[in-house]
Amino acid sequence: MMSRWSRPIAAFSLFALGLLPGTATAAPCGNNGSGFAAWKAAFAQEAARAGVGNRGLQALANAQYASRTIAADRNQKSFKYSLDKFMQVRGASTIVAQGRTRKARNPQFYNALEQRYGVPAGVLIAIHGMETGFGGFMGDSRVVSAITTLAYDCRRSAFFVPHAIGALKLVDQGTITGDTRGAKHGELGHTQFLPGNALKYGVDANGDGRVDFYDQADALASTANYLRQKGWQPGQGYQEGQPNFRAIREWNAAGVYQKAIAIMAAEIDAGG
Ligand SMILES: [Ca+2]
Repeated sequence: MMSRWSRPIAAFSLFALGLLPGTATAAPCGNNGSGFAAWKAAFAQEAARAGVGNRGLQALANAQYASRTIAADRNQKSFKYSLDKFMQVRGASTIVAQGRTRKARNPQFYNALEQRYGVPAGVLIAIHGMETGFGGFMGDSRVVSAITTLAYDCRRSAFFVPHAIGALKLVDQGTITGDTRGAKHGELGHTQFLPGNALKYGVDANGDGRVDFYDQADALASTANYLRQKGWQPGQGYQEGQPNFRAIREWNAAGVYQKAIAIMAAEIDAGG
């Protein structure tokens, strides 16, 4: 899932400022790579206190400052488009056409997800198509390096720190390794979960005993689970102004993205 324009999270507390006895000062953010090594050393202590184990801490130690991630973060354009332009640029008509084919080819799979989580096929398929072209391109940035770089970077450190902790815990669990690739903001797999959300909402749907965001069944079930946990009401509408649009808003904070998903989903669910 993408993370653009997410609401800022207030991180002001005596604990964070290191003003309470016995607490360490938070690792200092930076605006270029020069302070990353020092930040990693300080952040390792925060991570350990948050419950990250040896494998996660080793992945943190090996993380590299992700210049491409920062370049991408400083240059986000597409959400400034109008809805029509956004849908055109993102290939909405192609996603709808391919999405209808995917739904028709595998109805039992999507029916099972709707029965379990209440989220209709069109919504999951629209998200899948929008995020990665149905798994066609899931990114080539190292997830741990990308997400720790964003946690270090001053611009949105408070937002990304929990996701960095989440990524390190995913390493501990064996869900990812320090070498796992994702999108430039550390998003994972078919539907681009940020690591903290992956940790919290991940589901093993194919029954192999592990959550794998690079497996379509696991990724789409996790996406449905996320929407359900964010208040999706089975059988209710999901267009703007209807009850389930709120859950789509939780998935991505950009208004044009939310509207595009709702429109494409309805077209997919209406069939061809
Ligand atoms: Ca699995």
